[in-house]
Amino acid sequence: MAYVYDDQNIFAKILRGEIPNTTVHETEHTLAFRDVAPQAPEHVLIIPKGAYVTYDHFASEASDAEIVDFTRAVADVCNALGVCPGSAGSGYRLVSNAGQDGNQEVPHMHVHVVAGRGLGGLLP
Ligand code: DGP
Repeated sequence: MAYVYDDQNIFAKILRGEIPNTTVHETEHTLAFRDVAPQAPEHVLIIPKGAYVTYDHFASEASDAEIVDFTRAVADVCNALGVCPGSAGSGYRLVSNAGQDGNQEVPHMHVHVVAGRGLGGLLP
């Protein structure tokens, strides 16, 4: 796969502790922290600690342990935010932007968890 990871990206700096963040959840392979420019009352970014550029890069090359850890972390964050419909929460949206057309700003794989208000239709 032709991904080249830029270790100077902002999330790499957050993982190295060079830039502060507001962590909401951390595991062996995954970090979740609040977005610096929240688009909703709840806006958390979940990132793998490994050097992956996009979701497809991560899902193709990460170990099973990393993928399970990440997937469970997403659920743990949603539960911690109290937004899971199965627990009487009012719901959430997961978004993972990739590349130019996806408007990806930070080239380290991440999933946005956005919640706390009605989010409308998926596409603009
Ligand atoms: P995108 O690559 O477009 O999926 O979104 C990147 C997100 O990262 C964007 O919502 C803003 C957020 N962001 C950018 N810089 C920082 C930062 O230094 N700290 C935090 N917590 N979030 C950041």
